[in-house]
Amino acid sequence: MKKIMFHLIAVILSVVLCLGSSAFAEGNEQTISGNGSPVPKVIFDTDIAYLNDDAIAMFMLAQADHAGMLEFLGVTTSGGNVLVPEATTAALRQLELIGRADIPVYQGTDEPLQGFRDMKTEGRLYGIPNYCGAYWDFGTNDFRDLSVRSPDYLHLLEAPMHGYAETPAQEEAAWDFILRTVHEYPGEVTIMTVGAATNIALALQKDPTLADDAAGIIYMGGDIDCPGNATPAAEMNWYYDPEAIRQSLAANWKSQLIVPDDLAHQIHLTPAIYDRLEAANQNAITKLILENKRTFNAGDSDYVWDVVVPSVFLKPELMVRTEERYITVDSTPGINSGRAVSWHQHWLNNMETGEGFPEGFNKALIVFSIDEESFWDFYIELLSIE
Ligand SMILES: [Ca+2]
Repeated sequence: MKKIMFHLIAVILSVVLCLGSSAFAEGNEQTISGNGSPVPKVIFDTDIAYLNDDAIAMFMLAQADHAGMLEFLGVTTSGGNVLVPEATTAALRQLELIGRADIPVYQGTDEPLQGFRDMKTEGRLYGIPNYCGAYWDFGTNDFRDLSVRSPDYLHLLEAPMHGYAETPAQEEAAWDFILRTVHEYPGEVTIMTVGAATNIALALQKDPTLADDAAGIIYMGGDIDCPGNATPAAEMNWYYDPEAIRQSLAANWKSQLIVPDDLAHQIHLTPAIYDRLEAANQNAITKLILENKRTFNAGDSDYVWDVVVPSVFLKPELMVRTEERYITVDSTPGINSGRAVSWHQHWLNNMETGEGFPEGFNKALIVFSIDEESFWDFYIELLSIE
């Protein structure tokens, strides 16, 4: 165990040093040298379900917090895969199951800025999405009537998989928590949004200086150069609330990092990874994964979407190919709703100042590939520490 801890300290030091020189680190420099605290702070905005990619990403953040690599300030729940009452119960209960009920959970909204979609009409006009998260009822194999919903996170329409949590959600709304905390630690807090991002847009509407004071924002979302996984045009997170993403992408963040679906499709969680996890040190997290998720994915491979977000934040050297682009998302209702549109470097345009790029497009760093072998090494190492 001591050997693991020494190794971990070395990893932490290398991460801290690397953060200072990585392409994404501009916003973190103040964190590292500004107030004597070398530990970045993180808010995790999520459409979490049970042992899905959001849950594993949350476990990684909890482990990184435990190891002193970052400070995990809180979870905010959003729509996407599920609705907010379900996401809140899932976040609270899974934090309890891994012994981290001390990490606070704040409820956001699952209602997109443009309102819920009329999926029956949209399905007829534009096609039925391959995946549309909370809009789909896998029980009836049809669109769900979202006017029939759980009244709150303690009274779900369907009994939660691991029961209800004893820990309550926080009273403060997600966007107020985000605003308060980011302003409390200017330049130190990175927001990771791996769901619909409605909470982020609502916070920005209330106070646009959120973007100035945050260290940066990391998104999981968008199909940048490939067909969408929700519709042919759009990736699921950015399809769920395209207007929220459009507004957030246009804000004055110090840095924006996008982990797109293009990248997620290159990384495969295979049975061999579960074998490696089993061979590693066992703790509450690895046991939970092996007992519940391994059987779910038995003999099959799965994608890890959101898990890449904390991974590249903690270990920027995992990123192999990144590209700066000027990007927005089409939030116009229709067949292109949620489509990511991005401009490459262009001889007529200035990447630094944005001069020459159309209005509404904003700069982001997009990760197109990572070192998969090192990613899985880090995944197993971080999840299995004591
Ligand atoms: Ca997610």
